Amino acid sequence: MNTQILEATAKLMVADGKGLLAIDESTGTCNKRFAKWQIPQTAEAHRQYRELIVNTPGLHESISGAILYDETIRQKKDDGAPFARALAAIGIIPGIKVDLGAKEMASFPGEKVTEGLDGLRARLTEYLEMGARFAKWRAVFAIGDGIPSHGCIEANAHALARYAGLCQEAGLVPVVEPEVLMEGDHTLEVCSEVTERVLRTVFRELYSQRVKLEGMILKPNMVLPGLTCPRQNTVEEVADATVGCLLRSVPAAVPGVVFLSGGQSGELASVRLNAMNVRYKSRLLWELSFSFGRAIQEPALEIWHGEQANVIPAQEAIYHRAKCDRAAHLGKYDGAVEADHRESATHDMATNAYAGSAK
Ligand code: 5MM
Repeated sequence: MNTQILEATAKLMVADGKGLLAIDESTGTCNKRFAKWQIPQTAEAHRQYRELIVNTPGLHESISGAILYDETIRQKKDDGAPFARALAAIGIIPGIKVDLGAKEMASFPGEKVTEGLDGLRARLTEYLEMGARFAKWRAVFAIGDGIPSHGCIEANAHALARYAGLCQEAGLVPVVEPEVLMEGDHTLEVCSEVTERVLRTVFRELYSQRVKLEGMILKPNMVLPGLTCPRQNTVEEVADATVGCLLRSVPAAVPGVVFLSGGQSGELASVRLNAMNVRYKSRLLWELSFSFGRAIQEPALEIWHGEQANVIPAQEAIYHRAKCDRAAHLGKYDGAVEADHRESATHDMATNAYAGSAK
């Protein structure tokens, strides 16, 4: 294990206000998102959509790394470049989702355990050869009557730590993603208590499996009230609860914490991330950034609709949201920035496209 490379890669993933772009939807999830907009649910349509995203001019200004799915890392762009190589060529670190999904957990009704450890060592070697430099594994925790249980948290935390250890052995930075889901009517306080319990267990297991904290990234949920909770908290309350929870449970040796968006709108995810960085900047122990999927992609997917004629406006939407999220990581996002970015997106994209063609 070359710990210096792992540490340098992990730092780069959260440097300069940048964050990660999650485009690692598995086939089922991608098809579900495409079905909503009557987009054909084929491997070729997935490929075209991922090509649209990766070809967004100027994407590297805000995005340090992109998480791919197994299907995508084996596909090529129209120009014949494999996706991982195309990303590296524009200064974006290629990453890969390596879990095989959250499955029903035996004897734990309503709970899931993420699978994929069997054969993982060989898969990681293959992904490294394809150009991946980091990997991602997601565990999910639902909040409900008596859940998440101790057994579910322990099993998922152990799997996350075993995955992280194998990644570091292979030379890939593990992105460790324990997600407490937003579904339910629980309060912000309950989400905070569950998230803290999960994170403390995950870091205990990472320590037990000898994972180098300096060479990993944490991808947690923000601390939020459940989607159907009657009291929806203010941006400031969410920022305070989230950062407080992280300060109590995430060691300072971790270089970066990158949030998942979990179904929040793009603007809300930016506003909340920004509030955390504004209110706590001097007290944060790690970079506080983003690894958004839906919060960056959703407006673009709606615009694209599977039509070639909509590629440029869809890319403008991706560029815009990514730029807003970088501003939020830097604590420089506000309504005016959102509007300014919207107006300047076309101009910036045109400038980037010109710079690209002039090379
Ligand atoms: C929680 O989902 C991750 C972050 O995306 P959002 O910002 O949209 O919440 C995401 O990376 C997720 O793990 C992938 O999309 C893969 O999900 P599936 O369910 O297809 O394995």
